Amino acid sequence: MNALLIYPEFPDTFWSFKHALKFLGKRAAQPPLGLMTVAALLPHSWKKRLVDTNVERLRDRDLAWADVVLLSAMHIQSDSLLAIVERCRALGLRTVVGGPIASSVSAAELKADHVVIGEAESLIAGLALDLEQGTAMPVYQAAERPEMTTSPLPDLSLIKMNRYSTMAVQYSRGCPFNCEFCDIIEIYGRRPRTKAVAQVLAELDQLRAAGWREAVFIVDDNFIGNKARAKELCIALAEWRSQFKTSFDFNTEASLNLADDPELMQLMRDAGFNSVFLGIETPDESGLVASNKLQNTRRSLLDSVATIQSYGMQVMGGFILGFDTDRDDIFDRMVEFIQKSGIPIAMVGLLQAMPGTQLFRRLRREGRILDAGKGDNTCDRLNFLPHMDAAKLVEGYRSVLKQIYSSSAYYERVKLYLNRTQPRPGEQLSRQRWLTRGNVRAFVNSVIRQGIFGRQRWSYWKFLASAATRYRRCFGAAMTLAVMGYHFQVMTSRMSEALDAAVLTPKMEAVPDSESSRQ
Ligand code: B12
Ligand code: SF4
Repeated sequence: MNALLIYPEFPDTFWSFKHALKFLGKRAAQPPLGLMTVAALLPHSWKKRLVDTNVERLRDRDLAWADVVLLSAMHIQSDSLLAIVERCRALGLRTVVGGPIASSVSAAELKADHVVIGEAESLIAGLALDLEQGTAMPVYQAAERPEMTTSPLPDLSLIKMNRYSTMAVQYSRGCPFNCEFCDIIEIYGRRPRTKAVAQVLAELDQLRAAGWREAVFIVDDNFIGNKARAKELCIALAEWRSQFKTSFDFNTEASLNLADDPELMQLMRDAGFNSVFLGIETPDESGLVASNKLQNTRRSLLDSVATIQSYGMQVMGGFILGFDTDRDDIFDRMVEFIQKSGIPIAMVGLLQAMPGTQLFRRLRREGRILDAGKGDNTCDRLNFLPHMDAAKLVEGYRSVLKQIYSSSAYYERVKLYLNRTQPRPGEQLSRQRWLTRGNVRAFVNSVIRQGIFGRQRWSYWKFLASAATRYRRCFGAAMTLAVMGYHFQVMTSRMSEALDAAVLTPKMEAVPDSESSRQ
């Protein structure tokens, strides 16, 4: 069989990082690890090709080559996914859709010949056999969540590695917490399942052997879901890295209770983690309690963030507006919190009720669901009726973004963060070389676009001057953040324009029947 694996295109959102990636000459942040894993699970006798439409075009001759097309997507990629499925159908080509979208959108809406819900490790052999024999069923759902030890070495040979800024390695799936809005725990469960340390090292060896020397994202739902296992991996990573003169830096996602474990933070630092994404959600404790994000309560969130930063890790924060508990002052409180946190990259989104979540079920019971949403929490489209007036919420959201991504506010946060993390004189600097060809190119592009043509060039030059003097010991990190800031400025002004044009009050619509049956 000739199997063509296709990854649909992402829309241009805050999360695409597209405008910053251009500076680096990269086309996307990460490769589609789900499809690379599926490829490795398919029979060895099959021929495989992978087209990630975020970094290359899907050509007619790719489709003409294929006997079967396997697609993976998140909910947010649905427009592109449906267009590709339609294109395949027109050619009479068999399609199989899997990935997180299959847990959010009904099989009927996906319009594929076959839909796979859940993780592929335990069912792919059966699916492949059925496809070969022409007896494949419309829907496959894994009976149980597989142990990660059964997950193969992802097929790296299928991707165009140099088109991505970061490579992805997964150690664990699942998270022990129980936040009401979260679909991770619905898709991947609450029992963290990890690979063996040796599996992760084999993936890293594979990346090194292929010439990769840049960042690696450990794409776990919550890296510290099982702290003992996380520590075990960090020790092994530190040892693995010590063999090489230069090696990758790591980043990951974790829960905020990381701040309670100095040993783990130190081990992460030793292992080369320089950035961690934390779901902070809101500075308003009543919102945290109501959404069952209890691990973020009864603590100073600002102190927890500062503690993690003091271990040399940049904190990226996820924030949500639109909780039932939000009052009119939430927007000012959010801006104030973000400014004090020293979190340069603050991903503020509007609450989305993702199908399949506890939140979706509650709002549905309360008659407040408008539709299944599009999986994008950074647009003006609410898929539920909020307590606060919807227009006020969207307008407040816009004002938060405008304030935190104004260049002065952004650079203030970057400086606060650099103050907290930059190595003191005498302390060892990162072993990562900053002066690479890619970074020099990004620097030159940044000077041209931000320093010469940018609307906010004066703040840029002021920042550059501090980066070259006060923060010269972490000049690389400072410049990377300057480039990232450009993406957020472009997105914020685009979004503002879109919101100006949008009708702000959502209309109550019937929830599609497929959604009713899913719940
Ligand atoms: C890394 C990551 C990213 C990266 C991009 C990665 C990439 N290139 O795809 C970044 C950081 C950019 C990102 C961004 C976003 N992400 Co994201 N991301 C992840 C994360 C943490 C890991 C993805 C991964 O590599 N997984 C490892 C692989 C092995 O797992 P997998 O894809 O599930 O694949 C398995 C199965 O699903 C199945 N499978 C997958 N595909 C297929 C295909 C076939 C044919 C078959 C048979 C089986 C199959 O088999 C695989 C092996 O078991 C996941 C969480 C997670 N646990 O996966 C969230 C996740 C995918 N992201 C999510 C979201 C919501 C987003 C954003 C929309 C953020 C937001 N809040 O708005 C943005 C969208 C990007 C944009 N441009 O706007 C959601 C998607 C939910 C959904 N139902 O669609 C997830 C699940 C997290 C969550 N909150 O629930 N993300
Ligand atoms: S901590 Fe994060 S991954 Fe875990 S349940 Fe809460 S939102 Fe989901």
